[in-house]
Amino acid sequence: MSKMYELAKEAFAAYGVDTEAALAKVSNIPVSIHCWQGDDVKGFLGSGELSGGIQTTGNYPGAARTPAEVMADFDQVLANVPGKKRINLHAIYAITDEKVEVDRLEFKHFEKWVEYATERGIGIDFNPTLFSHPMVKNGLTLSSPDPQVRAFWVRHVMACRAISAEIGKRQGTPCLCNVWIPDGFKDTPADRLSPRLRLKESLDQIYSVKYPAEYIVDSVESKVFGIGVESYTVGSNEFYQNYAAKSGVCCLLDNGHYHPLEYVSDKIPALLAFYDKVALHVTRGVRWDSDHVVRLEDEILEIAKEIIRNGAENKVLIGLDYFDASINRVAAWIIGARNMQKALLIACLQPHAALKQMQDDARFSELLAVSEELKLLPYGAVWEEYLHRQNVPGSEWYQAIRSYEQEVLAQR
Ligand code: RNT
Ligand code: ZN
Repeated sequence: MSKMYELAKEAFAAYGVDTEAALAKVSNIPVSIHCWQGDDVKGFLGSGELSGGIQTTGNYPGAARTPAEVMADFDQVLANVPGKKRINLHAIYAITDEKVEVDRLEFKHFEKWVEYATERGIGIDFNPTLFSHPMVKNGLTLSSPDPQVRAFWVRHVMACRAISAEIGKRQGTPCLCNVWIPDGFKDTPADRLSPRLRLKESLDQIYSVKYPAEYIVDSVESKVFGIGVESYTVGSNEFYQNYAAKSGVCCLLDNGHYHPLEYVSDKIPALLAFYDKVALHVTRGVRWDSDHVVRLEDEILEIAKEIIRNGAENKVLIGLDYFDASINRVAAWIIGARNMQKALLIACLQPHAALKQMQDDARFSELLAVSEELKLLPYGAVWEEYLHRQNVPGSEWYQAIRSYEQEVLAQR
């Protein structure tokens, strides 16, 4: 144990915080790391162009092009991020030699991923891919007025749920199957209700098949707008929250998907009052849903605190969702994932019970004073200890990734 950690332990103990308990807790909270940071959300099914209101910008060299490359890069992430990790897949990351349409995907197309994850002791989460595909007609999928388009995407999501359930069954840990669709309009719609009614009908079909809760958790992800669909999003927050409440699926909150003055940290406890599970996409919006790499900023800390102080580590399913193609993609991956871990660790190091008591006693000046003092406690020393115990490098991780860039990424 380092001297710094010994001193930090005492500093936290002065506030009644047990750093050992914090370290034990943080190392057990699963964080699902998105596979799509490695290749700019391209996947392996060959559609090429990213569409549907999301975009990666930049052309930094070294993007992964094959399953083997994504896996090798992801191994770098696993080695440089502490804590309990999962991998979040998208349907377009199917690994197969045959040409298979996305409404025909099967578990076997993901068997290699299950092997990969199981060998590394990590769980898998899943997302149907309803974008970057010619069957997205006029920007619409599950809400399209064309019954063939809707049926195609219903089949796709149903196939993905079957795959997710099988993954969860094989792995012995439920697989989160999250549905996000790009559907919306660039300009003021003439009809806002009909697309939502069609989406509702599609979802009813999709969720009419039931799977055991030990295999799959279903979620729906809302959004306020996207690039090219600025005026209206079919799957809005109100739409999905009400759908989830009535149908038993859960909500996924992406913190880039709200007005910048709305906070996901505040939405988490609102949903915890009603739902057993709340799923998250942690990202960083800069002015809008720009999917920047997660930095250690106030809102991420606040999100982490809402999870920890409510004892919701098993209820809030934390996932990352950002894609930056302008910098080393592996570094981007690691930076964001380490920052999520830092936020969780800091949240585990707060004297939550004492702070809650101050609120209940209306000792608000004390609450403000203590909260501000807490900000400068020696979190860094506990973080170093966490990394050390997890066998993960400290700030020197970047040197290893720089060599990886020279030796591996630059050769691509
Ligand atoms: C898009 C949503 C969605 C995607 C991923 C790739 O705005 O956030 O979660 O980012 O499915
Ligand atoms: Zn998202």
